[in-house]
Amino acid sequence: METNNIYVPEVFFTNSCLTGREVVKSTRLLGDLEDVFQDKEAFELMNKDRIIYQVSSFLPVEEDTVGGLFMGITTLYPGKVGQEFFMTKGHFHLNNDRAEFYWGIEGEGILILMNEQRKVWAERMCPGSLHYIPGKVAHRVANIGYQKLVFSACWPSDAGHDYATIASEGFARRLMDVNGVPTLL
Ligand code: S6P
Ligand code: ZN
Repeated sequence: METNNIYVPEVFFTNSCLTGREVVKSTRLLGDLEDVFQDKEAFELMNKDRIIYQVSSFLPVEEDTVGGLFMGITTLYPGKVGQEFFMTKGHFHLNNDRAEFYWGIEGEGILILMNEQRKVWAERMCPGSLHYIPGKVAHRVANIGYQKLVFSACWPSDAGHDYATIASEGFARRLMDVNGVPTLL
């Protein structure tokens, strides 16, 4: 809507979520994460319709546009499969030198990173924490708290997502609860 060339915003960043006409929402259920968690027995006993995370994204340009930006907010619910914390699938970027920012909004998490040599490291996420993810680095987030973890991301519109590499090879280390302590094993 316009009045004298002053436009009313169409997307809002409120209550830890993106809302507005152009916001795209997606949901990942436990059943969508079949090959993600190590403990297959624990996985089989759980409700596959349980929501693990939801993403709302604002994609103001077409996918693959060079020079554009996308933004998203992910809400990752608390829980574990066996001793492994609920986490996102994780991905490299298809256009693999594209970088990304993540920042924490609510809750406690750990950003797990892995380079192409399969070296893994991690960063604590908390409200206000800012994380620069360089190109050629796979990224996934685990919720290590008792409440939902909300974080936001901003990435280039020509980054794309390579889920296949992680689906077939995984990350070289897993974030497990070892006697109450989140530990990379
Ligand atoms: C997109 C950005 C995030 C993730 C979201 C879910 O580049 O990294 O919006 O898509 O956190 O994670 P994943 O690994 O399932 O895409
Ligand atoms: Zn990404």
